[in-house]
Amino acid sequence: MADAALIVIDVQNDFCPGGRLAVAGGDEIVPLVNRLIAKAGHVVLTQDWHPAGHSSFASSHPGKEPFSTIQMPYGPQTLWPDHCVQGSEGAAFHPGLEWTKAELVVRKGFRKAIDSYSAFFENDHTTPTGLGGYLRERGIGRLTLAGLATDFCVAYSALDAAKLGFEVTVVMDACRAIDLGGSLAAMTEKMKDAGVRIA
Ligand code: VGL
Ligand code: ZN
Repeated sequence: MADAALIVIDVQNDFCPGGRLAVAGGDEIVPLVNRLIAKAGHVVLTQDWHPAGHSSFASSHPGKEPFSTIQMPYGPQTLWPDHCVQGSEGAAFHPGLEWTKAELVVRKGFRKAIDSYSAFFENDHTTPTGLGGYLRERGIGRLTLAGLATDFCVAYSALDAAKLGFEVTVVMDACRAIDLGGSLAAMTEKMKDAGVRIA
């Protein structure tokens, strides 16, 4: 459909088995994502793209463990293993992802002092990536989301998209979750409350 786009979130090596922040079954979604890409009118990809020493890496905070939470100036931030370092093999798209049709690649998390889960806003929920304006300017109002991880980058993107007034569907079979402390159930509930269609 002319006014609809598929947003493929972070289908990158580091989020797949063998990667540095592997999501269980992350690679299993690739065939289904490829089918969604094949039938989509417009395709946008996101790519988690951190400089070395990024503030979301536990290794940047002496004494802190991955998956713990710290307070940042913009709010609480989960600390992660080093992942998706700019230009690394881990930051590359999964080799099976058929991405050639993509019209735009949105890179995010490239500022050292702030993380960005959402494809629309950084984790201060204020600094835009530009994607909202890009889609609006192109007359795209309906979005289908798939990718990694359901409860972080996919969910934050879906919530922001709904808040911006897009009609949003998340294809759950084409997503996999990190699920930290019940985050998958909590974020699924939040998405439903925000009017996101869970397919
Ligand atoms: C993601 C944690 C850190 C994601 C990115 O793509 O969901 N999660 N960076
Ligand atoms: Zn990241």
